[in-house]
Amino acid sequence: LPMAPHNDVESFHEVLRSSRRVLALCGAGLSASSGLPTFRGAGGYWRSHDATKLGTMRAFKTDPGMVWLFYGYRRHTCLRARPNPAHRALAALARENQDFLCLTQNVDSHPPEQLRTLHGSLFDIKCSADGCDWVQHDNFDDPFCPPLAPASEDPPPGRPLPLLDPYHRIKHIPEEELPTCPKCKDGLQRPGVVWFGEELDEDMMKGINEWMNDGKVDLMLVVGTSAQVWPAAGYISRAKLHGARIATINPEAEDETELYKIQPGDFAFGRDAAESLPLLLE
Ligand code: BJW
Repeated sequence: LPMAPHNDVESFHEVLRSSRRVLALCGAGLSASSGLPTFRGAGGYWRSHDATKLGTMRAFKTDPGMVWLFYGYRRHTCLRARPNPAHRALAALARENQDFLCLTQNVDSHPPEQLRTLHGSLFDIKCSADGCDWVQHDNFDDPFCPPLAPASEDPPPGRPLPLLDPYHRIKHIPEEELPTCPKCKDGLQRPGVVWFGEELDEDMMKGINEWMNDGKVDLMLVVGTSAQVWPAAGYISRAKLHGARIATINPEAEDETELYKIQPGDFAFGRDAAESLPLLLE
């Protein structure tokens, strides 16, 4: 049987080969096969909490200890996770094509030259007080602070992630035990990630805008994201306005509800990114 045009790997390869400027937008699904949970759907819960509600200033103000348990767990897990074949395929594309730019919503990576981390990093720490600009980059301390010392041993090496919650015995961390800002001595330290209602880094946004305005985007890869969060999702429609062809790589991309949105010339590969990206980008 011939492949449907939207998932024909050979036509995708032709489009990729003839594309000069390529943009990617990545989300949690890119790291799913490294064992890092996604935000929405089946994986989107930590303890009994909705992950999209824990990563908010409202939750931090209500129970900063609980929010730090969530982020401490994610730092701990990320430090033990390994890049998967999809990460490697994107890195190889970056090496081959100077005109490739990768935007990621994930907070689990270290930004090399052609990567923009839209939602910050788990390994940046900043002050939570309004108006204080203290920030510390590349803090890989694990545990981040004494109350976040894992209460249980990690499983032996080689056991697949996700790890058991190493803090499952810790029910509550009082605010007084969390580190405060060394600069203003007032605000609690918080993860340097972007929560709902917070602005993305202005210089980074400017740089991305300049890149978008530098020339036509020929092809855009949309990898492992539900594309529900703005302004990240807006880059897809902007690339479309440029005349870019869109290629979605997501196990849900070929679901009936998604297929009807696919425009002629666009691609949808309904598979695990770690499995399909290496074949698509080879
Ligand atoms: C696989 C796979 C496999 C599984 N292979 N795929 C009303 C309308 C429009 C906008 C707004 C609105 N009200 C408010 C807003 C703005 C708001 C917003 O977008 N809200 C919408 C939800 C409605 N946005 C903001 O607030 C942003 N800031 C902003 O706009 O500033 C200006 C402003 C200021 C003040 C007021 C208003 C505007 C900031 C957004 C920050 C998002 N932060 C988070 C948490 C980051 C920290 C952390 O990591 O803890 O970012 S939320 C969470 O969602 C996280 C993610 O980066 C982001 C996107 O999620 P993602 O990556 O798409 O994950 P999932 O789980 O949703 O999807 C995973 C996908 O993978 C699924 O599709 C699976 O099928 C797939 N998958 N396995 C490939 N193996």
